Amino acid sequence: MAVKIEDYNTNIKNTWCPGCGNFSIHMALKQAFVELNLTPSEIVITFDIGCNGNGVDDIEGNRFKGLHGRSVPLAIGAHLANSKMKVIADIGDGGCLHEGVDHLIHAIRSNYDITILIHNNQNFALTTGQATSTTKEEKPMYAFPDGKAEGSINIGELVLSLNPTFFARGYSNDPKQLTEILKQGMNHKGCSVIEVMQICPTYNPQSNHDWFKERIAQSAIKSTISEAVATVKDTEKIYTGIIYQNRNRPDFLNNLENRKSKKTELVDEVKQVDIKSLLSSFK
Ligand SMILES: Cc1ncc(C[n+]2csc(CCOP(=O)(O)OP(=O)(O)O)c2C)c(N)n1
Ligand SMILES: [Mg+2]
Repeated sequence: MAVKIEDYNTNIKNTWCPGCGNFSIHMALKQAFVELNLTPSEIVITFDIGCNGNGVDDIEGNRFKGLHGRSVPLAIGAHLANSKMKVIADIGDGGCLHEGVDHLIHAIRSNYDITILIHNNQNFALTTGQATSTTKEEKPMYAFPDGKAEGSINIGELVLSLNPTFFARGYSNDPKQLTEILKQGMNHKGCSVIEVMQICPTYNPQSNHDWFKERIAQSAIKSTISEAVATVKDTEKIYTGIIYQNRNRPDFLNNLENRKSKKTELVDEVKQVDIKSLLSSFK
């Protein structure tokens, strides 16, 4: 039977602000699952702490909400246990670039076959709008009324510096394009990183739809990392679309010699082992 959007809807009312970009990001995610004909039992989404993480209640499927900054290692664990599952790590710009930035770096370097979906609303929203490394430098924020004292990180530039196999950028007010990006990201065999420029009407009202409309532009896919870097660093335009993809580098499990001939998943191989004789050998 064909999968329907209703299969992914829940009856729990979440607490996102009216106009929050998370609504359309989730709509696009559900739509992508439907168009890929994936049932809720075939997917795993690991959630972070933050407004993005409160989406755990808004969608059906295998879900796990962990500590702040840790949705990526949870996703890696789920993928390694059962690589037949479609695994998505859902995370905010704060969790991904601050508390959990090490995990982002190693997931890309290892090329695990997971999708990392970064909700970039340019602030720590759940804790009432502190500056993150994607907040514009001159922007007044809670605790930094004169603008932040630190420098910034461009997510695309960081990802592209790590020889990734997939980087795309979407915009929360364009769920149709985001659905397409998510489908391609989930079908990519390797670590797909998707940054979503997310509207945050409460703590980032200056970057509203009118502000984005003047800047958002569609990028064609780039064939080299250096062209892709120039695209994500553009200071006038915010380019969206699949910006870089390399299909030639094998993903982690297909590059791991001792798993190549296995027909089973690690989760099938877990069993109870009697360690009494092993322990007695230490006496
Ligand atoms: C280790 C740790 N550090 C800090 C916090 C406090 N905290 C909870 S939510 C949050 C903000 C999350 O920001 P982001 O990841 O960008 O998600 P958003 O709320 O913007 O969607 C912070 C700092 C925490 N729960 N755990
Ligand atoms: Mg955020």
